[in-house]
Amino acid sequence: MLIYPSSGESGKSTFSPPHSLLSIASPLVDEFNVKIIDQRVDPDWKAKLKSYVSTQPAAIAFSAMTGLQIRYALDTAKLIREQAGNTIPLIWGGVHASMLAEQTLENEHVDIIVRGEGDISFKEIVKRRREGKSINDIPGISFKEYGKKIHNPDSKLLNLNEIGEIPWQLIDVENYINDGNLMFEPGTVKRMLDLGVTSKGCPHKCSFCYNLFFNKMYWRGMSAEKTFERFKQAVDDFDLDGIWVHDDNYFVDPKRVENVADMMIKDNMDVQWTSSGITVFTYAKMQDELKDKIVKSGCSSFRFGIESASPRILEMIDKPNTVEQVYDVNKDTLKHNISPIYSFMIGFPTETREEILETCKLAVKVKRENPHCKTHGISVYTPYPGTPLYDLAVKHGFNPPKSFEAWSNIYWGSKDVEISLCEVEREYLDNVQDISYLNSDWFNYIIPKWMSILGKPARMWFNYRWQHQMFNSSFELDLYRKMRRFMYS
Ligand code: B12
Ligand code: SF4
Repeated sequence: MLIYPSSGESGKSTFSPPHSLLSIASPLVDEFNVKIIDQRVDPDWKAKLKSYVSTQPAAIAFSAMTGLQIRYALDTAKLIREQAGNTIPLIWGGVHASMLAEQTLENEHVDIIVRGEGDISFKEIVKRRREGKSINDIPGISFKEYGKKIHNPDSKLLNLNEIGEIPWQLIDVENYINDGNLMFEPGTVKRMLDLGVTSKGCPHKCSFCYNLFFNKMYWRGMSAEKTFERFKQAVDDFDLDGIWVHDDNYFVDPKRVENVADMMIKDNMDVQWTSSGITVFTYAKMQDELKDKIVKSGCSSFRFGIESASPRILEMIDKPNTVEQVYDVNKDTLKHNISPIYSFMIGFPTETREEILETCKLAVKVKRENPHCKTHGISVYTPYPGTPLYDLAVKHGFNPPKSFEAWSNIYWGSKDVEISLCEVEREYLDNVQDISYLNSDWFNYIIPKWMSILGKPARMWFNYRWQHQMFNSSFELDLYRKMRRFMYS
C-alpha cells in the first residue's frame, strides 16, 4: 500500500498525479496487488486505509516532501500503528528522507528508508518480505537493526529507458486533469495532465537545488521514441489537449528534443505542451530552427528560473547565466513566438536591499520589453536540506529542525520559515513577495472575475507600487493579508 499524503493545499489545479508512487509501483504491478491512496483527492481515504491495513500488506510506503506532507504522513502512520501495531513495516522515500536519512530514521514511525530512486530497491524489499528473506544487503536503503542505524551504499542511478509504463490504472486520472490555465493561454486548453518526468537530473549545480545531491549533476533522459510514446498514449487514452512534463531540465539534449518534436509534428498530435525547466544558458545555445520546431510541435511557453539580477548573487548561487543573457533571451523569445515564464527569488543569505531591488527592476523590465512574458511573483528563498546553500543559510540564522517531525513546520507561511537570512528584515521580503504576486500573471488567472472588477482601484495602486518598487508596510497590504487568511482559513 502506497500513500501520497495531503499537502495542505486546496485546489485541483495544483494536484499532479503521485508520480513518485506510480514510478515505484510500475515494476510491482504484474506480481503484486498494489493500492495507492492519495489523500489530496480521496475524501474516503481513512476508510480505505483501514480496510487495506486489515489485509496485512507486505509493506506500507509513504512519499513525502519537506513540509506539511510530513505532518499528514506521520498522522497517518500513527493510525496504522494503532490498528496493526508493528506488524507491517513503514517505508519512506523521496528527496527529504533521502537527504536526511539518519535523522528521519530516528522517528518511531519510520522503519526503512529507500534513498534516491526507489524503483528497484523498493520492489526488492517487497519481494524479500514475501519470501521471508533478509533485506539487509539491498542497495540504497537505510534501516534500524537492534537500535543501530544502518545505511547501505547508494543504489545505481536508473536508466530511464529501462523503466516500465506508468501504471495509470492505480489512480483515477480524472482527479488530476485540469484546464491548464496556469500553464497555457487561458481558455486554449480543456484537459491538461502532468505526465511526470522524461529525464532526470541537470548538468548545473545551483546551490539552492536538490540536484547536486540527488542526481549528482548527472542528466539522463528517456529516448525520444519512449518520450513520444508516453505523450501519445496519454493523449489518446485520456483525451488530452494539454500536457506538462516536470523534468528539471528537459532541453539538455538538443537531438532528443528535436526528435520528439519531429515525431509530434509528423503525428499531427494536436496538443499544447510545456516542461518545467529550461535555463537561460541552455536557451542561449539553442539553434533557431530547433526553437521553431519546438513551437510547431505545440510548446509555446518556456519556463526559466532567473532567480536574481545581481551578478554577485548569481555567482553565489552558482546560476549558470548572466543578466545580459536574460535580456537577450527575452528579446529572442519574442522573435520566435515563445512566451517565457520567469521565476525569481530573493532573501538569499547576505543579499542586500539594493540587490533585491535590482531583481524587482529586472522583473518589471522584462515584462515591459516583452508583453508575452509572464511572471509568477518573486519568492522568498527557503533553505532545503542537502543543498550546498543550506549551510550558509544556517550560518545566517536558519535554525534547522532537530527532528523529522519538526521538518513538517518548514512550509510556506509557517512561523518557522518567516525569518530573514539576508540584510533586510523579513517584513520587507514579505512585502516584495506579496506585491509582486498581486501583479503576477498567476494572480491574474486565479482571481475571480467579480473580484478583479471590484478590486480594480486597489490593483491599480498595487501596480503603481510594483512599478516604482514601493515596498513599505502599509494598511492596504495588511488588509490584503487579512482577506487572504479569511479566504483560505
Ligand atoms: C511536481 C512537483 C511538485 C508538485 C507536487 C507533486 C505531486 N505529485 O503532486 C507541486 C507543484 C505541488 C510541488 C510542491 C512543492 N515542492 Co515540488 N516538485 C515537483 C517536481 C518538479 C517533480 C516531482 C515528480 O513527480 N518527480 C518524478 C518522480 C518519478 O520522482 P520523485 O518524486 O523524485 O520520486 C522518486 C524518488 O524520489 C523516490 N521516491 C519518492 N517517494 C518515494 C517513496 C517511497 C516509499 C520510495 C521507496 C521511493 C520514493 O523514488 C521515486 C521514483 O524514482 C520535483 C522535482 C523533480 N523533478 O523531481 C519537485 C520537488 C520534489 N519539490 C520540491 C519542493 C521544495 C516543493 C515545495 C516544498 C516548494 C515550496 N516551497 O512550496 C512544495 C511542497 C508543497 C507541499 N505543500 O507539500 C523539491 C524538494 C522537496 C523536498 N525537499 O522534499 C523538489 C525536488 C524540487 C527542487 N528542485 O528542489 N512540487
Ligand atoms: S538549472 Fe534548475 S534544475 Fe538545474 S541545478 Fe539549477 S535550479 Fe536545479
